Amino acid sequence: MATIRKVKLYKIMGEDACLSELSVPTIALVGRSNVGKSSLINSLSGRKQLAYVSREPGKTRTINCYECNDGVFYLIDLPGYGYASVSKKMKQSWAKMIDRFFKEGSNISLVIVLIDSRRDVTDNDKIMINYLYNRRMPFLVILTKIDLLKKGAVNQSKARIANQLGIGIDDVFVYSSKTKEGEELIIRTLEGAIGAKIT
Ligand SMILES: Nc1nc2c(ncn2[C@@H]2O[C@H](COP(=O)(O)OP(=O)(O)OP(=O)(O)O)[C@@H](O)[C@H]2O)c(=O)[nH]1
Ligand SMILES: [Mg+2]
Repeated sequence: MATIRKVKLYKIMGEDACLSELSVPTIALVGRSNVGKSSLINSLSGRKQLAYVSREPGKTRTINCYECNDGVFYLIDLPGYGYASVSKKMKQSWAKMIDRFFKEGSNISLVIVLIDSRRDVTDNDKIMINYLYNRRMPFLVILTKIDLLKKGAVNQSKARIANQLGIGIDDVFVYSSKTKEGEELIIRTLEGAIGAKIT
């Protein structure tokens, strides 16, 4: 099994995050609330309750940094966007935090944008992809929760979402935190991004 070794919470950062501290290759996860960011971190690290998972959206409200493989790289769980009942002030604070994160985090090797495989792309997803594209940040898209799709629907889902985002189908990966389907390809891609073996 291709599990990331020795993952531990390194730091929880808020608006005052000191991103120059991220001195090794860093992989950041973004996506709407409830899409499965925290679940993906738990699943890839073989830990059930490392990152906090909840049925209620909007649980992760800080930048949670996980140190992996004895400090070879970091995985970062960013707060989810698009949670409707969050106040305007919270949304502004989120946008500020994310903007600073991408501007100052010079060691970001890859941004993973998570999208629910069963849903359509939202405006926020498009804004995020455009933002990353314009800043020339390397990113890939992972469709989550593919265990909830009917057999045979995975490729359709990939084609639909790639089309909605205006990106190539090969830039769209799939994953299930429940069955771990898609894990091997994701791990190999992360290895390419950080330039080191993970498992
Ligand atoms: N069936 C299934 N459920 C999943 C999967 N990944 C996540 N979930 C469920 O989706 C819900 C939200 O998961 P989280 O990992 O907390 O989502 P998040 O993106 O971290 O959400 P925020 O912290 O609110 O931004 C939980 O009930 C998870 O159990 C998956 O691959 N398959
Ligand atoms: Mg979360």
